[in-house]
Amino acid sequence: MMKQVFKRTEGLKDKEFHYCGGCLHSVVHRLIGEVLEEMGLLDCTIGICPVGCAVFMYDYINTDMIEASHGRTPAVATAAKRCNPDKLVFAYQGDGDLASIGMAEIVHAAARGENATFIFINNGIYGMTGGQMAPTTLVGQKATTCQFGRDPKVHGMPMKMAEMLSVLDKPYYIERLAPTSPAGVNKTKAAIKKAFQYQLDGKGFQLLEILCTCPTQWGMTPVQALNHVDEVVKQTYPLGVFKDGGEKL
Ligand SMILES: Cc1ncc(C[n+]2csc(CCOP(=O)(O)OP(=O)(O)O)c2C)c(N)n1
Ligand code: SF4
Repeated sequence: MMKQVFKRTEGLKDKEFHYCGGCLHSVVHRLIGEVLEEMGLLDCTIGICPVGCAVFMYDYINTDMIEASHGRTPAVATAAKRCNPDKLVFAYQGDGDLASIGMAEIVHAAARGENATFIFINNGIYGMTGGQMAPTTLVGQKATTCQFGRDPKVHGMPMKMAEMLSVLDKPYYIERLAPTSPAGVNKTKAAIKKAFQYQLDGKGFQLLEILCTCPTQWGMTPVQALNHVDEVVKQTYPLGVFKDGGEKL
């Protein structure tokens, strides 16, 4: 009999992802599922799904999930955690969801120091709706609503959410990561575990900004998209820990 070297985590349901090839939403889903399983949290977690390409996240993560309307994930996470302080609560949002329509929600959740884990997928574009410009779109990056590329004179500069939220007093832990390589995947997993542990310890607001690919709306192959994150996206969005233990770093 062949030795089994890899198996689907119990943290994911036995369902095929609907994501495009090379999209890192699926990798982050798997990491969340693995961490929930490894920490024994599958029976005591509430996840809050976004609107965006991850709208069907409740079909994949093997725990209780609530669907929030576009941008309102932090408000729903606040209610879920306050009403169920013994549960682990995580919210999951894209950049259109968190940094555009939901900007006020995340800023106020951070200012209140809500003790939940906020997972922010920054792929620099509105994936689901056809590649419109997001607040995070890079200078010069083309989108369907800025076909000649983002022009700072017209569209302003990209919003750096990890840096912006780090100046608030209440957030306990904020880090930016990129699961574009095996090392990056391992780091992202360790950060998810650390954030969940901080939440269990009652420390307060944790946000992980995770740089992800959208090969479809970027017009790239999966490999080109991974290289693009490493070579280009990270210049605007440097990786690192911005707050830990409540201290700004
Ligand atoms: C109230 C409301 N406004 C607009 C939309 C349309 N809409 C759906 S997803 C989306 C943006 C998704 O982009 P992002 O959050 O970056 O996630 P991605 O699809 O890239 O993962 C928008 C504008 C909506 N569903 N509801
Ligand atoms: S459109 Fe982009 S974000 Fe959406 S599933 Fe495809 S690659 Fe992922």
